[in-house]
This record gives sequence, structure tokens and C-alpha cells, in this order.
Amino acid sequence: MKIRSMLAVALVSLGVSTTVAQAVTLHIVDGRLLGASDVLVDGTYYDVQFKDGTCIELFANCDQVSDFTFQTMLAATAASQALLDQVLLDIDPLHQFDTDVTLVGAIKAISGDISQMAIRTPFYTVADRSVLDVMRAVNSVRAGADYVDWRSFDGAHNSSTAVEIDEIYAVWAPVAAVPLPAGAWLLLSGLAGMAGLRRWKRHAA
Ligand SMILES: [Ca+2]
Ligand SMILES: [Ca+2]
Repeated sequence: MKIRSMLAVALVSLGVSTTVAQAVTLHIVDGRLLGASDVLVDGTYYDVQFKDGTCIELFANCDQVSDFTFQTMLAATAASQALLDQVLLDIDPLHQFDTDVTLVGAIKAISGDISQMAIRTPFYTVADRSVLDVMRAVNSVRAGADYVDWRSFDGAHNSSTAVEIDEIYAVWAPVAAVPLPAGAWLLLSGLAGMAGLRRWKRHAA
């Protein structure tokens, strides 16, 4: 096989391999679900962290739409649904993040029995902070009862979820470009080296 066609085959197979779905990785610390990596939303992978705090603290002052990763109701709805479908799952008897909703997020100073908790994905605000729109992934203890809803909060920018037992924020970030597997780089550099060697030999002849 000629070098050039080998290179073409290698590139084609790399192209195919990058379309294979990545698995979500849950971030579990001391049995609690604090976030996840490689959550697929509308064809793009995101990392997400579950955090308590105020919108101002967690989202760059929470005073412009560009402070948010998802900036339309549609996009924030897809992100919230992805949390329900890909992240808030019952993994094994000790990690029932769909059913035991108290295991989601860090432990709060307050406690109590809750039948559902909600993870907020903010998507719209205004400069004077008179409006804060969030989509919520609502995780119920009852099977099949989870849903996504929209809340428009008034003056909620500086109120912390740390004092609300059943609310928490999702802080999203797009996953950096997926690096090629080490083997692919070795293959590519090997092929490039062989091509260079061949060119050098031709010049030398
Ligand atoms: Ca800002
Ligand atoms: Ca649930």
C-alpha cells in the first residue's frame, strides 16, 4: 500500500472513531453526586458541576445572558432533560441518584425530608437583575415523576441555594476538544516520518 493511501485510510478511520458516543462519567464523592463529565446536549459534550450559591457568585455576576452556557429556553430545556436522562440515575444500591434525591449535591447545613429536588440551569437575565429565568431538572423520589419546568424568579440573583434544601445550580462548561487517542498520534507521526524518509531518499538518489 502506498504511503499516501495509508494516510488516507488512517484519517478516515480516525474520523469514524470520533463519532462514537462517549460515556457520561459521574462525579461521585463520598457517595454523593456532585456533577458529571461528557453529558451530551444537542450534539455537544459538556461537563456539569452541581453547586450551591447565588447566581451572582456562580455565573459571572449574573447580569447578562452571555454569563450562561445555555442562552435560550430551548437549549436550557435540552440541558435539563439531559441531566434527567444521563446523570440522575440509579447506578447501584448505594448510588440511587434517581430515587434518593438527597444524595445529589454537597451536604447542606439544613436538613429535612424531601420528596423532590431541582437543579437550576439559568438561561436569561437582565442587567438590572430584575429577571432571572431558569429551567429546572426536577428529580422526584417517585419513579417516572421527574420533569423539566421553567421558573422566572424575581430578585433571586443574590439569594443562595445553600439555604434551600431542594434547590441547587448546574454550572455547565463545554468539554475541550476531544484529544486523539495516543495510538492515533503514534500512527500519524509514524506515517509522516515514513513519508519524509521516502522524500529524503528520493532527493538523495
Ligand atoms: Ca456578567
Ligand atoms: Ca427521580
